[in-house]
Amino acid sequence: MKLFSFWRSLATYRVRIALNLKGLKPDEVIEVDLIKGHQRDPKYREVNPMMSLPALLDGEGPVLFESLAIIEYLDETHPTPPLLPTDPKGRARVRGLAQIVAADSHPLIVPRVREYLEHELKIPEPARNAWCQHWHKAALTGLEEHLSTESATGTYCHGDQITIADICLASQWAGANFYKVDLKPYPTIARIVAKCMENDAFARAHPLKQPGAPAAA
Ligand SMILES: N[C@@H](CCC(=O)N[C@@H](CS)C(=O)NCC(=O)O)C(=O)O
Repeated sequence: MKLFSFWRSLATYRVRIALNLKGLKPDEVIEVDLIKGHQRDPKYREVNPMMSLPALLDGEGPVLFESLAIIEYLDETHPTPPLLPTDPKGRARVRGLAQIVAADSHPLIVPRVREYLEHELKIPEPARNAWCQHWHKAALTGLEEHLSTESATGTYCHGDQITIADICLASQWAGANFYKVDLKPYPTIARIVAKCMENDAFARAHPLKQPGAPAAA
């Protein structure tokens, strides 16, 4: 198994948590430096035409891409511990919470978007940071509302078992910290993320624990 990864990649953080929860260790972790733009190298473009991380090669391939698709693949091929509830409504809720992060919020703050704002639209750094903070807050506000008001919330996002929603929540939280978002308005998320981080599978997958990461970001 080969994982294409970079310390700062929040989508790869999600996959690293899932691999750890399943007790899986890639045989090789291949760094693609997003700060240096190596995701656009022709060699990596052959791996993932979207030129983004993560990508996972399991055995003969084909290469798997998109963090949620990879995590569901890992869940299907290694069902213990399960990362989705068994009931259809529970599964829909968990996937919905996960997609607030992975589909609605995260795509707005990735390097290709930030670089477009900078180089094509010539938007100065303070405004670009405000953009990133805004979309983080939008997701955190929606997630806090769901998690603080819905009876399905438990120790974790959905009951007392870790699901894909918790994996995504942890990545949103790490990203919000990178952008110095004020996290006080999100006490339910703070509680759940703190619980997740007690689990070594989350803690050692954290971006700042990866090779090449700075002591703080
Ligand atoms: N929706 C994708 C997001 C993939 C993505 O945009 N990854 C970022 C890093 S977290 C990336 O590699 N971006 C490269 C770029 O924007 O140029 C997923 O969840 O896997």
